[in-house]
Amino acid sequence: MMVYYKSANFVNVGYGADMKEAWFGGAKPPLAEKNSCINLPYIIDGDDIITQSNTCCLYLGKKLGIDDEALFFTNHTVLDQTMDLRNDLMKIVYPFGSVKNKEEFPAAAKDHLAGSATVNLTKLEGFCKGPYMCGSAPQSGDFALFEMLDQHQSICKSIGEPDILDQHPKLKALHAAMKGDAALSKYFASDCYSKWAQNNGLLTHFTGQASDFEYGPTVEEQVTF
Ligand SMILES: N[C@@H](CCC(=O)N[C@@H](CS)C(=O)NCC(=O)O)C(=O)O
Repeated sequence: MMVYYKSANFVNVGYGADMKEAWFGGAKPPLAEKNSCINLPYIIDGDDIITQSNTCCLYLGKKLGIDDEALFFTNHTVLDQTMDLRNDLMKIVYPFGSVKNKEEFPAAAKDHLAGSATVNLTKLEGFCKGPYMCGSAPQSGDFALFEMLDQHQSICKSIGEPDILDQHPKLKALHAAMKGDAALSKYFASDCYSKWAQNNGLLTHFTGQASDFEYGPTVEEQVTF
């Protein structure tokens, strides 16, 4: 999303239903030799191999000229607070915790919306300077947060709950501002935004897609502007 925002040409790789072969048995081992922390997501930029979502956000924020150094710590708080929400969301969208199957997902999602999501979004709402988290321009944290806002909205819709962003007007406005930003129109029209699973399609209870969604093969595409 950040690379689209800056119209920088890049190769977009999304691992699919064949991820056991394509990722774990394919791309991962040689990357792990260069960066032992490697996981998804990652960035290859020349000799730099970057991984961990927040590190990737900060890397692109700096490299693409999105992040303002004067806002570093405020933006970092946004990334961390958003990661707290993401980590709690992961507990219900995958079967590793107490939510064992898709049938149990709606009730667990309702509890999550009333619990962790409300706690974290209330903190972020209070921290939002407007229209973006740190003021007039989006920083890397806004992109990470956007994904969480978008996914929580889509969870509300899928389980018939009112939009959780209605309780957080600044965050709702931030989400709308990003959706309406012409610099992101190509991103929102892309398959990776609208057609790919929001979580690992092999395991998740919630893809954000229709119930007949089929997790496709690994995709590698050159994105040019
Ligand atoms: N804390 C990590 C968590 C990312 C994560 O859970 N990645 C999974 C996505 S399915 C992954 O990389 N799985 C494959 C692997 O571990 O190699 C981050 O923010 O990057």
